[in-house]
Amino acid sequence: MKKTWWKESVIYQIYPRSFADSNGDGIGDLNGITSKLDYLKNLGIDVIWLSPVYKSPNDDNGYDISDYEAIMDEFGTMEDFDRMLAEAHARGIKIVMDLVVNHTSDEHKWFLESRSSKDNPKRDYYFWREGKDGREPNNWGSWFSGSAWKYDETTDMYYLHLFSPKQPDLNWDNPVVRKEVFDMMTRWCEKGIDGFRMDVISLISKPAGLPDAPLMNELYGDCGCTANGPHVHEYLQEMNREVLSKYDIMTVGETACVTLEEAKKYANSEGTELNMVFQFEHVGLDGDAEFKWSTRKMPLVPLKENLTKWQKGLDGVAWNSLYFCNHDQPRVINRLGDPSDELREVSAKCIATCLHMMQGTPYVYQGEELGMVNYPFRTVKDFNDLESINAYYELTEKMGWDPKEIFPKIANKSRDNARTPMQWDDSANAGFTTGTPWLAVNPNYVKINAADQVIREDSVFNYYKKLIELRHTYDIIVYGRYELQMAEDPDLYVYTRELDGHKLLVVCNFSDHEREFMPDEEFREGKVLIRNLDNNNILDGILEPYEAYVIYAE
Ligand code: TEU
Ligand code: CA
Repeated sequence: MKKTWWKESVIYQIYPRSFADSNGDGIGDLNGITSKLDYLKNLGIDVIWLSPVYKSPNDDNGYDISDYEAIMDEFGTMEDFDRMLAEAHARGIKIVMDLVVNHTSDEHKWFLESRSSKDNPKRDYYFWREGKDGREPNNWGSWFSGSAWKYDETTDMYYLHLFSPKQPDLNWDNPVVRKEVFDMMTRWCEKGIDGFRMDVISLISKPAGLPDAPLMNELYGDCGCTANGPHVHEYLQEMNREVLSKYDIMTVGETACVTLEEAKKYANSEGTELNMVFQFEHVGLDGDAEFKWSTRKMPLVPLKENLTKWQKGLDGVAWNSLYFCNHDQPRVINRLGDPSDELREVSAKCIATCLHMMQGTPYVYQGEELGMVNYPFRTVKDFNDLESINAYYELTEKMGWDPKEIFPKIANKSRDNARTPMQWDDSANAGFTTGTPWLAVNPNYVKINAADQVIREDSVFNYYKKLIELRHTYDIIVYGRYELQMAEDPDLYVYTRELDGHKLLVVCNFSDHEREFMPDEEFREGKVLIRNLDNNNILDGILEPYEAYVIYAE
Protein backbone atom coordinates (compact mmCIF):
# COMPACT_ATOMS: atom_id res chain seq x y z
CA MET A 1 0.00 0.00 0.00
CA LYS A 2 1.41 3.40 -1.01
CA LYS A 3 2.56 5.39 2.04
CA THR A 4 1.80 9.11 2.18
CA TRP A 5 1.51 11.97 4.69
CA TRP A 6 -2.29 12.28 4.67
CA LYS A 7 -2.63 8.60 5.56
CA GLU A 8 -0.32 9.07 8.57
CA SER A 9 -1.91 12.32 9.78
CA VAL A 10 -4.51 13.12 12.41
CA ILE A 11 -6.89 15.90 11.34
CA TYR A 12 -8.45 18.41 13.78
CA GLN A 13 -11.67 20.12 12.70
CA ILE A 14 -12.23 23.71 13.80
CA TYR A 15 -15.69 25.31 13.62
CA PRO A 16 -14.30 28.88 13.71
CA ARG A 17 -17.49 30.52 15.02
CA SER A 18 -17.23 28.51 18.25
CA PHE A 19 -13.49 28.00 18.69
CA ALA A 20 -11.91 31.14 20.18
CA ASP A 21 -13.02 34.80 20.17
CA SER A 22 -10.10 37.28 20.17
CA ASN A 23 -12.00 40.59 20.05
CA GLY A 24 -14.86 40.18 22.51
CA ASP A 25 -17.75 40.23 20.00
CA GLY A 26 -18.89 36.76 21.14
CA ILE A 27 -17.95 35.14 17.83
CA GLY A 28 -14.87 32.99 17.26
CA ASP A 29 -12.38 34.34 14.72
CA LEU A 30 -9.09 33.72 12.87
CA ASN A 31 -6.90 35.52 15.41
CA GLY A 32 -8.53 33.36 18.07
CA ILE A 33 -7.45 30.26 16.14
CA THR A 34 -3.90 31.62 15.81
CA SER A 35 -3.77 32.13 19.59
CA LYS A 36 -4.56 28.42 20.12
CA LEU A 37 -2.08 26.87 17.67
CA ASP A 38 0.33 25.93 20.49
CA TYR A 39 -2.53 24.05 22.21
CA LEU A 40 -3.07 22.08 18.98
CA LYS A 41 0.67 21.52 18.52
CA ASN A 42 0.74 20.10 22.06
CA LEU A 43 -2.16 17.76 21.23
CA GLY A 44 0.00 16.52 18.32
CA ILE A 45 -2.41 16.91 15.38
CA ASP A 46 -0.95 17.32 11.90
CA VAL A 47 -3.68 19.08 9.92
CA ILE A 48 -6.48 21.54 10.69
CA TRP A 49 -9.71 21.29 8.65
CA LEU A 50 -11.19 24.76 8.86
CA SER A 51 -14.98 25.00 8.43
CA PRO A 52 -15.79 27.87 6.01
CA VAL A 53 -14.23 31.27 6.76
CA TYR A 54 -15.33 32.98 3.51
CA LYS A 55 -17.70 35.95 3.24
CA SER A 56 -21.20 34.75 4.09
CA PRO A 57 -24.56 36.05 5.34
CA ASN A 58 -24.43 33.09 7.76
CA ASP A 59 -27.85 31.64 6.98
CA ASP A 60 -26.12 28.27 7.42
CA ASN A 61 -23.16 29.58 9.44
CA GLY A 62 -20.75 29.98 6.55
CA TYR A 63 -21.92 27.10 4.36
CA ASP A 64 -23.66 29.77 2.25
CA ILE A 65 -20.79 31.61 0.60
CA SER A 66 -21.18 35.03 -1.02
CA ASP A 67 -17.49 35.46 -1.95
CA TYR A 68 -15.06 32.50 -2.12
CA GLU A 69 -12.03 34.81 -2.04
CA ALA A 70 -12.83 37.17 0.82
CA ILE A 71 -12.92 36.48 4.57
CA MET A 72 -16.19 36.63 6.54
CA ASP A 73 -16.35 40.01 8.34
CA GLU A 74 -16.92 38.39 11.75
CA PHE A 75 -13.84 36.18 11.38
CA GLY A 76 -11.35 38.94 10.47
CA THR A 77 -9.34 39.88 7.38
CA MET A 78 -7.31 38.12 4.68
CA GLU A 79 -4.22 39.38 6.55
CA ASP A 80 -5.50 37.55 9.66
CA PHE A 81 -5.91 34.43 7.49
CA ASP A 82 -2.42 34.74 6.02
CA ARG A 83 -0.97 35.13 9.52
CA MET A 84 -2.84 32.07 10.80
CA LEU A 85 -1.63 30.04 7.79
CA ALA A 86 1.98 31.12 8.33
CA GLU A 87 1.84 30.47 12.10
CA ALA A 88 0.32 27.02 11.52
CA HIS A 89 2.97 26.12 8.92
CA ALA A 90 5.68 27.39 11.28
CA ARG A 91 4.46 24.72 13.74
CA GLY A 92 4.33 22.00 11.09
CA ILE A 93 0.53 22.09 11.00
CA LYS A 94 -1.21 22.04 7.60
CA ILE A 95 -4.45 23.90 6.80
CA VAL A 96 -7.27 22.27 4.79
CA MET A 97 -10.07 24.58 3.64
CA ASP A 98 -13.78 23.74 3.46
CA LEU A 99 -14.82 23.90 -0.21
CA VAL A 100 -18.58 24.51 -0.52
CA VAL A 101 -19.33 24.42 -4.25
CA ASN A 102 -22.53 22.42 -4.56
CA HIS A 103 -24.20 25.77 -3.92
CA THR A 104 -23.41 29.42 -3.22
CA SER A 105 -25.21 31.99 -1.12
CA ASP A 106 -28.10 33.76 -2.84
CA GLU A 107 -26.07 36.93 -2.15
CA HIS A 108 -23.15 35.71 -4.31
CA LYS A 109 -22.67 38.01 -7.33
CA TRP A 110 -23.10 35.03 -9.66
CA PHE A 111 -26.61 34.41 -8.33
CA LEU A 112 -27.55 38.10 -8.29
CA GLU A 113 -26.70 38.22 -12.00
CA SER A 114 -28.30 34.86 -12.79
CA ARG A 115 -31.56 35.84 -11.10
CA SER A 116 -31.75 39.27 -12.80
CA SER A 117 -33.07 38.04 -16.16
CA LYS A 118 -33.74 34.92 -18.22
CA ASP A 119 -31.11 35.88 -20.77
CA ASN A 120 -28.37 36.90 -18.33
CA PRO A 121 -25.04 35.24 -19.33
CA LYS A 122 -24.91 33.61 -15.87
CA ARG A 123 -28.51 32.32 -15.98
CA ASP A 124 -27.27 28.72 -16.40
CA TYR A 125 -24.88 28.92 -13.46
CA TYR A 126 -27.90 27.72 -11.46
CA PHE A 127 -31.02 25.54 -11.98
CA TRP A 128 -34.01 27.67 -13.11
CA ARG A 129 -37.24 25.88 -14.08
CA GLU A 130 -40.86 26.80 -14.86
CA GLY A 131 -43.41 25.69 -12.29
CA LYS A 132 -45.69 22.73 -13.08
CA ASP A 133 -49.48 23.09 -12.65
CA GLY A 134 -48.90 26.08 -10.41
CA ARG A 135 -46.47 24.15 -8.24
CA GLU A 136 -42.74 23.50 -7.93
CA PRO A 137 -41.01 21.88 -10.95
CA ASN A 138 -40.69 18.52 -9.11
CA ASN A 139 -41.35 16.93 -5.72
CA TRP A 140 -37.85 17.18 -4.23
CA GLY A 141 -37.63 18.09 -0.55
CA SER A 142 -34.82 20.14 0.96
CA TRP A 143 -32.34 18.67 3.50
CA PHE A 144 -33.53 21.55 5.69
CA SER A 145 -37.28 20.83 5.37
CA GLY A 146 -39.75 22.29 2.87
CA SER A 147 -39.47 22.10 -0.90
CA ALA A 148 -36.07 22.17 -2.66
CA TRP A 149 -37.44 24.88 -4.99
CA LYS A 150 -38.04 28.59 -4.37
CA TYR A 151 -40.27 30.73 -6.56
CA ASP A 152 -38.59 33.92 -7.72
CA GLU A 153 -40.98 36.55 -9.09
CA THR A 154 -38.22 38.52 -10.85
CA THR A 155 -38.47 36.08 -13.79
CA ASP A 156 -41.54 34.08 -12.68
CA MET A 157 -39.48 30.90 -12.32
CA TYR A 158 -38.24 28.58 -9.56
CA TYR A 159 -34.62 27.90 -8.58
CA LEU A 160 -33.23 24.72 -6.99
CA HIS A 161 -31.80 24.70 -3.44
CA LEU A 162 -31.14 21.30 -1.88
CA PHE A 163 -30.42 23.09 1.38
CA SER A 164 -31.77 26.48 2.46
CA PRO A 165 -33.44 28.90 0.01
CA LYS A 166 -30.37 31.08 0.59
CA GLN A 167 -28.16 28.27 -0.81
CA PRO A 168 -29.02 27.99 -4.56
CA ASP A 169 -27.42 24.93 -6.22
CA LEU A 170 -24.71 25.55 -8.80
CA ASN A 171 -25.23 23.89 -12.19
CA TRP A 172 -22.14 21.66 -12.49
CA ASP A 173 -23.30 20.49 -15.91
CA ASN A 174 -22.24 23.97 -17.13
CA PRO A 175 -18.51 23.82 -18.04
CA VAL A 176 -18.18 27.54 -17.34
CA VAL A 177 -19.23 26.90 -13.71
CA ARG A 178 -16.67 24.12 -13.39
CA LYS A 179 -13.94 26.40 -14.73
CA GLU A 180 -14.90 29.22 -12.33
CA VAL A 181 -14.65 26.77 -9.41
CA PHE A 182 -11.38 25.21 -10.58
CA ASP A 183 -9.78 28.63 -11.07
CA MET A 184 -10.84 29.71 -7.57
CA MET A 185 -9.42 26.47 -6.10
CA THR A 186 -6.15 27.07 -7.95
CA ARG A 187 -5.84 30.55 -6.47
CA TRP A 188 -6.31 29.12 -2.96
CA CYS A 189 -3.69 26.43 -3.65
CA GLU A 190 -1.32 29.14 -4.89
CA LYS A 191 -1.78 30.85 -1.48
CA GLY A 192 -0.21 27.73 0.05
CA ILE A 193 -3.15 25.93 1.65
CA ASP A 194 -2.82 22.17 2.06
CA GLY A 195 -6.09 20.78 0.76
CA PHE A 196 -9.87 20.77 0.69
CA ARG A 197 -12.77 19.16 2.51
CA MET A 198 -15.50 19.14 -0.13
CA ASP A 199 -18.99 19.90 1.14
CA VAL A 200 -21.72 17.53 -0.17
CA ILE A 201 -19.58 16.86 -3.22
CA SER A 202 -21.61 13.70 -3.95
CA LEU A 203 -24.65 15.87 -4.77
CA ILE A 204 -23.18 18.05 -7.55
CA SER A 205 -24.38 15.98 -10.55
CA LYS A 206 -28.17 16.02 -10.70
CA PRO A 207 -30.16 13.27 -12.51
CA ALA A 208 -31.02 14.25 -16.11
CA GLY A 209 -34.37 15.98 -16.46
CA LEU A 210 -34.66 16.46 -12.67
CA PRO A 211 -37.40 13.79 -12.35
CA ASP A 212 -39.61 13.37 -9.28
CA ALA A 213 -38.01 11.26 -6.51
CA PRO A 214 -39.50 8.48 -4.35
CA LEU A 215 -41.25 10.03 -1.34
CA MET A 216 -39.15 10.37 1.84
CA ASN A 217 -42.17 11.56 3.87
CA GLU A 218 -45.80 12.44 3.27
CA LEU A 219 -44.79 15.76 1.71
CA TYR A 220 -41.63 15.50 -0.40
CA GLY A 221 -39.42 13.36 -2.61
CA ASP A 222 -36.08 12.13 -1.24
CA CYS A 223 -33.48 14.94 -1.29
CA GLY A 224 -30.75 12.31 -1.34
CA CYS A 225 -31.88 11.37 -4.86
CA THR A 226 -29.19 13.54 -6.39
CA ALA A 227 -26.33 11.72 -4.62
CA ASN A 228 -23.71 9.89 -6.70
CA GLY A 229 -25.25 11.34 -9.86
CA PRO A 230 -24.52 10.51 -13.51
CA HIS A 231 -21.46 12.76 -14.00
CA VAL A 232 -20.08 13.14 -10.45
CA HIS A 233 -16.95 11.04 -11.06
CA GLU A 234 -16.35 12.68 -14.45
CA TYR A 235 -16.44 16.13 -12.80
CA LEU A 236 -14.13 15.10 -9.96
CA GLN A 237 -11.66 13.55 -12.41
CA GLU A 238 -11.71 16.85 -14.31
CA MET A 239 -11.14 18.73 -11.01
CA ASN A 240 -8.26 16.37 -10.27
CA ARG A 241 -6.67 16.96 -13.68
CA GLU A 242 -7.21 20.74 -13.62
CA VAL A 243 -6.24 21.43 -9.97
CA LEU A 244 -5.70 18.70 -7.41
CA SER A 245 -2.99 16.74 -9.25
CA LYS A 246 -0.84 19.86 -9.51
CA TYR A 247 -0.28 20.28 -5.74
CA ASP A 248 0.83 18.17 -2.77
CA ILE A 249 -2.51 18.55 -1.03
CA MET A 250 -5.06 16.30 0.65
CA THR A 251 -8.72 16.05 -0.25
CA VAL A 252 -11.68 14.54 1.61
CA GLY A 253 -15.14 14.44 0.10
CA GLU A 254 -18.19 14.87 2.31
CA THR A 255 -20.18 12.37 0.29
CA ALA A 256 -23.73 12.34 1.64
CA CYS A 257 -25.44 9.02 0.80
CA VAL A 258 -22.19 7.39 -0.38
CA THR A 259 -22.06 3.57 -0.60
CA LEU A 260 -18.96 1.39 -0.26
CA GLU A 261 -18.95 0.75 -4.01
CA GLU A 262 -19.17 4.49 -4.78
CA ALA A 263 -16.45 5.25 -2.19
CA LYS A 264 -14.09 2.92 -4.03
CA LYS A 265 -14.45 5.31 -6.99
CA TYR A 266 -14.34 8.63 -5.07
CA ALA A 267 -11.29 7.60 -3.00
CA ASN A 268 -9.61 5.18 -5.42
CA SER A 269 -5.93 4.37 -4.85
CA GLU A 270 -5.03 5.45 -8.39
CA GLY A 271 -5.62 9.01 -7.14
CA THR A 272 -7.82 10.07 -10.06
CA GLU A 273 -10.45 11.70 -7.80
CA LEU A 274 -10.12 12.33 -4.02
CA ASN A 275 -7.93 10.90 -1.23
CA MET A 276 -10.77 9.82 1.06
CA VAL A 277 -14.46 10.41 1.82
CA PHE A 278 -16.74 10.76 4.83
CA GLN A 279 -19.39 8.02 4.83
CA PHE A 280 -22.62 8.43 6.84
CA GLU A 281 -23.92 4.88 7.38
CA HIS A 282 -22.43 4.49 10.88
CA VAL A 283 -23.66 7.86 12.15
CA GLY A 284 -27.13 7.02 10.85
CA LEU A 285 -27.47 3.87 12.98
CA ASP A 286 -29.13 5.69 15.93
CA GLY A 287 -31.63 7.45 13.68
CA ASP A 288 -35.37 6.84 13.64
CA ALA A 289 -37.05 4.85 10.85
CA GLU A 290 -38.25 8.03 9.15
CA PHE A 291 -35.53 10.58 9.96
CA LYS A 292 -32.41 11.29 12.02
CA TRP A 293 -34.26 12.69 15.06
CA SER A 294 -34.20 10.18 17.92
CA THR A 295 -33.15 9.56 21.51
CA ARG A 296 -31.79 6.08 20.67
CA LYS A 297 -28.18 5.11 21.44
CA MET A 298 -25.94 3.77 18.69
CA PRO A 299 -26.43 -0.04 18.55
CA LEU A 300 -23.02 -1.72 18.92
CA VAL A 301 -23.42 -4.90 16.81
CA PRO A 302 -24.67 -2.97 13.72
CA LEU A 303 -21.89 -0.43 14.33
CA LYS A 304 -19.27 -3.19 14.39
CA GLU A 305 -20.76 -4.68 11.20
CA ASN A 306 -20.72 -1.33 9.42
CA LEU A 307 -17.22 -0.18 10.41
CA THR A 308 -15.90 -3.67 9.58
CA LYS A 309 -17.54 -3.49 6.14
CA TRP A 310 -15.72 -0.21 5.48
CA GLN A 311 -12.39 -1.34 6.99
CA LYS A 312 -12.26 -4.51 4.89
CA GLY A 313 -14.04 -3.01 1.87
CA LEU A 314 -11.55 -0.20 1.27
CA ASP A 315 -8.37 -2.01 2.43
CA GLY A 316 -5.89 -1.89 -0.42
CA VAL A 317 -8.25 -0.19 -2.92
CA ALA A 318 -9.09 3.18 -1.34
CA TRP A 319 -8.73 4.97 2.01
CA ASN A 320 -11.04 5.44 5.01
CA SER A 321 -11.69 8.57 7.00
CA LEU A 322 -12.35 7.78 10.69
CA TYR A 323 -14.79 10.00 12.58
CA PHE A 324 -17.74 10.10 14.93
CA CYS A 325 -17.81 13.86 15.54
CA ASN A 326 -18.11 16.98 13.43
CA HIS A 327 -20.15 20.23 13.35
CA ASP A 328 -23.20 18.32 12.01
CA GLN A 329 -23.19 15.46 14.54
CA PRO A 330 -24.23 15.45 18.20
CA ARG A 331 -21.45 14.69 20.70
CA VAL A 332 -20.41 11.02 20.44
CA ILE A 333 -20.34 10.37 24.22
CA ASN A 334 -24.12 10.84 24.30
CA ARG A 335 -24.53 8.29 21.46
CA LEU A 336 -21.97 5.62 22.25
CA GLY A 337 -20.65 6.34 25.76
CA ASP A 338 -22.01 7.60 29.06
CA PRO A 339 -22.14 11.39 29.78
CA SER A 340 -22.46 10.91 33.58
CA ASP A 341 -19.69 12.38 35.75
CA GLU A 342 -18.66 8.88 36.81
CA LEU A 343 -18.28 7.35 33.30
CA ARG A 344 -17.85 10.33 30.93
CA GLU A 345 -14.05 10.34 30.74
CA VAL A 346 -13.52 6.56 30.71
CA SER A 347 -16.17 6.15 27.98
CA ALA A 348 -14.69 9.03 25.96
CA LYS A 349 -11.31 7.25 26.03
CA CYS A 350 -12.95 3.91 25.12
CA ILE A 351 -14.61 5.47 22.06
CA ALA A 352 -11.37 7.19 21.03
CA THR A 353 -9.36 3.97 21.39
CA CYS A 354 -11.80 2.09 19.16
CA LEU A 355 -11.71 4.74 16.40
CA HIS A 356 -8.04 5.71 16.47
CA MET A 357 -6.66 2.16 16.23
CA MET A 358 -8.41 1.54 12.89
CA GLN A 359 -7.04 1.83 9.34
CA GLY A 360 -7.72 5.29 7.91
CA THR A 361 -7.19 8.97 8.73
CA PRO A 362 -8.75 9.96 12.10
CA TYR A 363 -10.61 13.25 12.57
CA VAL A 364 -10.86 14.96 15.97
CA TYR A 365 -13.62 17.57 16.21
CA GLN A 366 -13.01 20.56 18.51
CA GLY A 367 -13.91 19.64 22.10
CA GLU A 368 -13.99 15.89 21.38
CA GLU A 369 -10.47 15.73 22.87
CA LEU A 370 -11.93 17.14 26.13
CA GLY A 371 -14.90 14.79 26.31
CA MET A 372 -17.41 17.58 25.67
CA VAL A 373 -21.03 16.40 25.66
CA ASN A 374 -24.46 17.50 24.36
CA TYR A 375 -26.06 20.73 25.54
CA PRO A 376 -29.20 20.65 27.78
CA PHE A 377 -31.58 22.34 25.30
CA ARG A 378 -34.94 23.21 26.87
CA THR A 379 -36.96 24.79 24.06
CA VAL A 380 -36.72 25.30 20.30
CA LYS A 381 -35.70 28.90 21.10
CA ASP A 382 -32.38 27.53 22.37
CA PHE A 383 -31.50 26.36 18.82
CA ASN A 384 -29.50 28.41 16.28
CA ASP A 385 -29.26 25.74 13.57
CA LEU A 386 -31.80 26.15 10.76
CA GLU A 387 -31.90 22.37 10.22
CA SER A 388 -33.19 21.81 13.78
CA ILE A 389 -35.54 24.80 13.80
CA ASN A 390 -37.06 24.02 10.39
CA ALA A 391 -37.49 20.33 11.27
CA TYR A 392 -39.24 21.18 14.55
CA TYR A 393 -41.82 23.43 12.88
CA GLU A 394 -42.35 21.19 9.83
CA LEU A 395 -42.88 18.11 12.03
CA THR A 396 -45.18 19.83 14.54
CA GLU A 397 -47.10 22.27 12.35
CA LYS A 398 -47.21 20.43 9.00
CA MET A 399 -47.05 16.80 10.09
CA GLY A 400 -48.86 16.97 13.39
CA TRP A 401 -46.17 15.59 15.71
CA ASP A 402 -46.67 16.36 19.41
CA PRO A 403 -44.03 18.98 20.36
CA LYS A 404 -43.44 17.18 23.66
CA GLU A 405 -42.65 13.99 21.76
CA ILE A 406 -40.49 15.40 18.94
CA PHE A 407 -38.54 18.04 20.90
CA PRO A 408 -36.37 15.58 22.91
CA LYS A 409 -35.51 13.75 19.67
CA ILE A 410 -34.44 16.95 17.93
CA ALA A 411 -32.57 18.22 21.01
CA ASN A 412 -30.61 14.95 21.21
CA LYS A 413 -29.49 14.99 17.56
CA SER A 414 -29.34 18.75 16.86
CA ARG A 415 -26.19 20.00 15.16
CA ASP A 416 -26.10 22.76 17.80
CA ASN A 417 -24.84 20.16 20.30
CA ALA A 418 -21.51 20.32 18.47
CA ARG A 419 -21.53 24.10 18.02
CA THR A 420 -21.56 25.34 21.61
CA PRO A 421 -18.38 27.28 22.33
CA MET A 422 -15.10 25.47 22.97
CA GLN A 423 -14.48 25.15 26.71
CA TRP A 424 -11.01 26.59 27.40
CA ASP A 425 -11.12 27.12 31.17
CA ASP A 426 -13.48 27.66 34.13
CA SER A 427 -13.62 31.47 33.80
CA ALA A 428 -16.76 33.23 32.50
CA ASN A 429 -18.01 31.73 29.20
CA ALA A 430 -15.34 29.04 29.50
CA GLY A 431 -12.71 31.52 28.35
CA PHE A 432 -14.24 31.42 24.83
CA THR A 433 -15.14 35.11 24.84
CA THR A 434 -15.08 38.18 27.07
CA GLY A 435 -18.37 39.19 25.42
CA THR A 436 -21.74 37.48 25.06
CA PRO A 437 -21.30 34.17 23.20
CA TRP A 438 -23.30 33.85 19.96
CA LEU A 439 -24.55 30.46 21.26
CA ALA A 440 -24.79 29.55 24.96
CA VAL A 441 -21.79 27.83 26.55
CA ASN A 442 -22.53 24.41 28.06
CA PRO A 443 -22.84 25.06 31.85
CA ASN A 444 -20.63 22.01 32.50
CA TYR A 445 -17.58 24.03 31.38
CA VAL A 446 -16.54 24.43 35.01
CA LYS A 447 -15.91 20.66 35.06
CA ILE A 448 -14.94 20.08 31.41
CA ASN A 449 -12.28 22.46 30.09
CA ALA A 450 -8.87 22.48 28.43
CA ALA A 451 -6.99 24.29 31.22
CA ASP A 452 -7.79 21.48 33.66
CA GLN A 453 -7.07 18.69 31.20
CA VAL A 454 -3.82 19.85 29.60
CA ILE A 455 -2.08 19.59 32.98
CA ARG A 456 -3.94 16.47 34.26
CA GLU A 457 -2.10 13.27 33.24
CA ASP A 458 -5.21 11.07 33.19
CA SER A 459 -7.38 13.54 31.23
CA VAL A 460 -9.20 12.84 27.96
CA PHE A 461 -6.91 15.42 26.32
CA ASN A 462 -3.76 13.55 27.33
CA TYR A 463 -5.33 10.25 26.26
CA TYR A 464 -5.97 11.64 22.76
CA LYS A 465 -2.40 12.97 22.80
CA LYS A 466 -1.12 9.43 23.50
CA LEU A 467 -3.32 7.93 20.76
CA ILE A 468 -1.94 10.45 18.26
CA GLU A 469 1.65 9.74 19.36
CA LEU A 470 1.03 5.99 18.86
CA ARG A 471 -0.24 6.58 15.31
CA HIS A 472 2.91 8.57 14.58
CA THR A 473 5.05 5.74 15.97
CA TYR A 474 3.53 2.43 14.78
CA ASP A 475 2.98 1.79 11.06
CA ILE A 476 0.73 -1.14 12.00
CA ILE A 477 -1.85 1.36 13.29
CA VAL A 478 -1.88 3.22 9.97
CA TYR A 479 -1.40 0.40 7.48
CA GLY A 480 -2.17 -2.91 9.26
CA ARG A 481 -4.97 -5.24 8.13
CA TYR A 482 -8.11 -5.14 10.30
CA GLU A 483 -9.98 -8.25 11.50
CA LEU A 484 -13.07 -8.17 13.73
CA GLN A 485 -13.34 -10.60 16.66
CA MET A 486 -16.51 -11.61 18.59
CA ALA A 487 -18.80 -10.02 15.95
CA GLU A 488 -22.04 -10.80 17.79
CA ASP A 489 -21.00 -9.69 21.29
CA PRO A 490 -23.43 -6.91 22.33
CA ASP A 491 -20.96 -5.07 24.61
CA LEU A 492 -17.39 -5.75 23.40
CA TYR A 493 -15.72 -4.30 20.32
CA VAL A 494 -12.59 -6.43 19.84
CA TYR A 495 -10.46 -6.34 16.71
CA THR A 496 -6.92 -7.04 15.59
CA ARG A 497 -4.54 -5.34 13.21
CA GLU A 498 -1.68 -7.15 11.44
CA LEU A 499 1.36 -5.90 9.52
CA ASP A 500 4.66 -7.65 8.66
CA GLY A 501 4.04 -10.39 11.22
CA HIS A 502 3.29 -7.99 14.07
CA LYS A 503 -0.19 -7.92 15.61
CA LEU A 504 -2.27 -5.45 17.61
CA LEU A 505 -5.21 -6.39 19.83
CA VAL A 506 -7.79 -3.65 20.48
CA VAL A 507 -10.28 -4.35 23.28
CA CYS A 508 -13.19 -1.99 24.15
CA ASN A 509 -16.03 -2.68 26.59
CA PHE A 510 -18.84 -0.40 25.35
CA SER A 511 -21.03 -1.15 28.37
CA ASP A 512 -21.56 0.20 31.86
CA HIS A 513 -21.10 -3.24 33.42
CA GLU A 514 -18.21 -5.66 33.98
CA ARG A 515 -17.55 -8.29 31.36
CA GLU A 516 -15.34 -11.38 31.41
CA PHE A 517 -12.60 -11.28 28.77
CA MET A 518 -9.12 -12.79 28.48
CA PRO A 519 -6.77 -11.89 25.59
CA ASP A 520 -5.65 -14.80 23.39
CA GLU A 521 -2.39 -16.48 24.45
CA GLU A 522 -0.36 -14.73 21.73
CA PHE A 523 -1.09 -11.31 23.29
CA ARG A 524 -0.60 -12.12 26.98
CA GLU A 525 3.12 -11.37 26.83
CA GLY A 526 2.61 -8.42 24.53
CA LYS A 527 3.33 -4.72 25.21
CA VAL A 528 0.35 -2.67 26.47
CA LEU A 529 0.49 0.43 24.23
CA ILE A 530 -2.39 2.29 25.92
CA ARG A 531 -5.19 1.66 28.41
CA ASN A 532 -7.88 3.86 29.96
CA LEU A 533 -7.84 2.24 33.45
CA ASP A 534 -4.26 2.09 34.74
CA ASN A 535 -5.02 0.35 38.00
CA ASN A 536 -6.46 -2.80 36.46
CA ASN A 537 -4.66 -6.07 35.80
CA ILE A 538 -5.42 -6.73 32.15
CA LEU A 539 -4.92 -10.45 32.63
CA ASP A 540 -7.39 -10.73 35.52
CA GLY A 541 -10.02 -11.76 32.95
CA ILE A 542 -12.41 -8.92 33.84
CA LEU A 543 -13.17 -5.79 31.85
CA GLU A 544 -14.47 -2.85 33.89
CA PRO A 545 -17.24 -0.62 32.48
CA TYR A 546 -15.91 1.10 29.32
CA GLU A 547 -12.45 -0.37 29.90
CA ALA A 548 -10.27 -0.24 26.78
CA TYR A 549 -6.71 -1.27 26.01
CA VAL A 550 -4.34 -2.05 23.14
CA ILE A 551 -1.71 -4.81 23.20
CA TYR A 552 1.12 -5.01 20.66
CA ALA A 553 2.59 -8.43 19.95
CA GLU A 554 5.99 -8.13 18.24
O1 TEU B 1 -23.63 18.82 5.38
C1 TEU B 1 -24.35 17.99 4.49
C2 TEU B 1 -25.47 17.36 5.19
O2 TEU B 1 -26.25 16.64 4.64
C3 TEU B 1 -25.61 17.72 6.61
O3 TEU B 1 -26.65 18.63 6.63
C4 TEU B 1 -25.80 16.47 7.42
O4 TEU B 1 -25.68 15.35 6.64
C5 TEU B 1 -27.19 16.52 7.99
O5 TEU B 1 -27.16 17.60 8.90
C6 TEU B 1 -27.52 15.22 8.69
O6 TEU B 1 -28.88 15.27 8.98
C7 TEU B 1 -22.83 19.82 4.77
C8 TEU B 1 -22.24 20.66 5.89
O7 TEU B 1 -21.40 19.83 6.70
C9 TEU B 1 -23.38 21.22 6.68
O8 TEU B 1 -22.91 21.92 7.82
C10 TEU B 1 -24.16 22.16 5.76
O9 TEU B 1 -25.29 22.64 6.47
C11 TEU B 1 -24.62 21.44 4.50
O10 TEU B 1 -23.64 20.63 3.91
C12 TEU B 1 -25.00 22.47 3.43
O11 TEU B 1 -23.82 23.14 3.03
CA1 CA C 1 -14.55 37.58 17.51
